[in-house]
Parts: sequence; structure tokens; C-alpha cells
Amino acid sequence: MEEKIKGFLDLVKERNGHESEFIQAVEEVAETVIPYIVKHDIYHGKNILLRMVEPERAISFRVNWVDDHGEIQVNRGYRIQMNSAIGPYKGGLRFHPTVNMSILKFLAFEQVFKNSLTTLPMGGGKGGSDFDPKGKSDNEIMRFCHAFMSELFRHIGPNTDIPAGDIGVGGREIGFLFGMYKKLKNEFTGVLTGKGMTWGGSLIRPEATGYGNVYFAEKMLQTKGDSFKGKTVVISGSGNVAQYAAEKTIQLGGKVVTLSDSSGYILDHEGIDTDKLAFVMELKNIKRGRISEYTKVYPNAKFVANKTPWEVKCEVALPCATQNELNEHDAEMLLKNGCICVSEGANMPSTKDAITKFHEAQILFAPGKASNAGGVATSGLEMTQNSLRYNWSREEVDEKLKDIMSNIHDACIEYGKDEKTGYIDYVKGANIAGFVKVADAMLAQGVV
Ligand code: NDP
Ligand code: 2IT
Repeated sequence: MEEKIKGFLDLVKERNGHESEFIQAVEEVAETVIPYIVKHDIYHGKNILLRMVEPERAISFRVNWVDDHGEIQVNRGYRIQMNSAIGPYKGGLRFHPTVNMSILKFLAFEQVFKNSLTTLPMGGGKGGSDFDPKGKSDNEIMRFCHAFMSELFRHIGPNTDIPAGDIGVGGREIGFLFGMYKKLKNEFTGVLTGKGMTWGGSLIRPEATGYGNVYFAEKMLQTKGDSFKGKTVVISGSGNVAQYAAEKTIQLGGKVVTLSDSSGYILDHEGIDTDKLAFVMELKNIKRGRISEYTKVYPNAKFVANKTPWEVKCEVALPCATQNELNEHDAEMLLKNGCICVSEGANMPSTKDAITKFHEAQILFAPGKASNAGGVATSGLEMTQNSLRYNWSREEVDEKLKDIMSNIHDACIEYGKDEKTGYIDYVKGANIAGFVKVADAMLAQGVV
């Protein structure tokens, strides 16, 4: 088996040698899915995984725009259309200077499994740009989004590919992107998700990734007869996912003591309560400030520059910032400090070595493709509402989100629970459950 996995990964490395994040994501899947394929005749010998690691289409394009000083700027835009076996391509757009093919291919690959797990009919895709929104005026953001969509529009559509937000792309950007798409196509369709509430958006979509992650973590804790109540919770990031993970944690009785950004983290031993979180939301979403400014208003809290929050004692850790933000050493610190549950809000925030540590310690560990699937699942619900030309209430969407997270948890148990020890390997469970649905569709559709 080791040989088989190695042979497969060697081939992937040969073809994608310099794409380290993509290879990391494929490795994690191959190690759990190849042994399953080998044991199941219908999948064996069909090169299904080999087909799944090759994007159906990878689009790269130039984005020219003019900044506030009249300078012409040139960025790169991308859309990876990874797999459409179970539905149209679906996945976010990331605007961040680190964006490149490797990052987007890893995200698109993860998205295929994640979307499959949601039980909704969505294929996988991802896109974005190396554009850096930090420090840009609203007008610059608008001009960039319009320029980006002036090429992307020809590759997407409500039955083809439906982008959404990710790092650096929130409600403001989706608005500008949607406006240009509508103008160019002369049609009002649900081509993007994460839209505003007055023009086709779904209630709970902004909250969905963070809420879903906490619903999933609560499910994991329940397998131990435990809950969020009274738990000290460490969260990284302070963007969309982190904010709503914090909100739901507080609602379930947990105490959130950290938030972070790429400059460092804030530690508030008294707990970040609802009022303090409202301050953070205004600071980040409206003033577009830095998390360090929290300590100016709440002087009992401290800011720790250039560090991640994993050194803080906690029972639950929710990494909600970015890939590879939690390494082996961080995992050791968390374990030493008594952490019993890690649930990923971000995509691939834990390195492979960190995950190995969590598994060795047999704590509750959920990979992002399972625990952060609530965001894209609610995007799927937004698509449904757009097709119905109807809006569900907040309660209806939240109930569906809870159900979906619970179903994903069940799927992880079905494919990931060790019958002898009872330990649930959520990585294995999510990978195999996600794989089976896509693989069955690919087999049914033949070699296309
Ligand atoms: P936002 O842009 O709203 O927030 C990103 C946060 O992460 C910011 O606090 C940012 O800090 C921090 N961050 C970004 N890059 C780094 C870095 N290199 N080092 C440290 N901190 C960093 O994005 P989201 O909250 O939407 O996304 C967060 C994560 O969740 C990503 O991994 C994304 O792929 C994933 N995700 C998002 C979903 C969604 O619906 N939005 C759905 C599922 C997953 P700074 O301001 O300093 O850059
Ligand atoms: O990583 C993700 O799942 C997202 N950024 C959300 C994708 C979506 O289409 O809502």
C-alpha cells in the first residue's frame, strides 16, 4: 500500500513539482483514499484519483486597472474549474498577494471534496487574484473588481460556475463583481453567492462558515458527552470566518480569549463578549483596521506581535485565518496545554505534521473540508433560493445549515470511525465520504 501511495504521489509531484500547497492537499487525500480504492473493485483500476487531481480547466488572465494616482496596475486573475461531476463548479475567489496556481489548485481540490460532503449538487472550483486589497480605497476596489469580472464573466454562469467570497473578498467585492457581470450579460442571475440581502443574497450566508464550524465542533464534543459550555476557546483570524465562529461560540457558552491577523494576536483573559465582538466587527468590516487596535479600547487585553495564538491555554482551538498557520510545534503546545478539540474554519490551516500530532494524541480534530463546509453549503442554499425566486427566513436557513453540518459529521463517522478503538478519524472520514459521491458520478458519466 505504501508503495502504491508513493507511486501516485511521485507522479503528482512530477507533474506539479513546484506546487507545494497543492501537493500537500493531494497527499492528505491520497493517504486515506487510495487504501479505500484498493479495497473496492468498482473504483480500482479506473484512475479516478488521477483524474481528480487534474483541473478540468485552469484559466489565467490579465487584469489591468487604474489606481487613484492614475497609475496603470497589472494583476493576475485565475479561475480553476476543478471538477464538475456532481454539479456546476462552485467555490470562492481569493484576493491576496500570495495567490498563485498552487494555492488555488489546493483550494479547488479541497473544494471538490467539501462540496460533495454538503450533500448539495455542487462541483468544485476556486479563483482569485494576487491583488492586495489592503490600503486600497473603495474606488480602487471597485475598479479592480470590475476589471477582474470583465474577463471572468465569459467563463462563469449560474449553471456553469458560481464564484463566492474567500480571503479578501466579502460583501463589498461581491457587489462590484455582480454589478459588472449583470451589465455585461444583461441578465440578473444567481451567478455569485454571498450577495446582499436586497439583491438575491441569503440570510445566514455571512455567518455560515463560522457558525457551521462551531456546530461541527459541538457535534464532535457531543461524542464525548461534552459541549462548548464553559470552554476556553482560542480563535485565529479576525475576518469573516473568525468573527462568526466567535459569535456562535459565545452563544453556546464558550469563552473566546483570542483573535488575530497577520500582525499578531490579541489575548483577552476576561473573554471577548458580544459587545467587544461588535467592536471588532466594526473595526475590521467598516474601518478596515488592525486587530491590535482592540487593546486601545480594552486595555486589560494585550497584543502579542508576530505570534500565533496557539501558545495560549485552551480546551478548543478554531484556526480561522489561512493555510499552514498551525505547525507541529503549535500542535505540541496546544496538546501540552490541555486542548481537546481542534476544528478548522480555514482551509488546510494545520500542517501535516500538526495533524499527525493531534491524531497520535487521539483528540477531536476536524479538517476544514468537513468543518468549514457550512459556508459553501449555505451558498448552495442561496442558489436554491435564487432558482426558486424566493427567500427563506433566518431560522429556516440556520436549521438547514445545522442539519447539513450534522449530516457531514455522520458521514465522517461512517467512513472514519475505527471499529476497534472507537476513535473517529475525521480526516479519513471526510476524504472517503467526499470521494465516493464524486467517484460514483465520474464512473456513471464515463471517460469525459
Ligand atoms: P477574511 O479576508 O475575511 O479574513 C482573513 C483573516 O485571516 C484576516 O484576519 C487576515 O489577517 C488573516 N490572514 C490572512 N492571511 C494570513 C496570513 N498569511 N497569516 C496570518 N493571518 C492571515 O477571510 P475569511 O475569514 O473569509 O477566510 C479565512 C479562512 O477561511 C481562509 O482559509 C478561507 O479559505 C477559509 N474559508 C472561508 C469561507 C468563507 O465563506 N469566507 C468558507 C470556507 C473557508 P490580515 O488582515 O492581516 O490579512
Ligand atoms: O472555501 C470555501 O468553501 C469558500 N470560500 C466558500 C465558497 C462558496 O462558494 O461559498
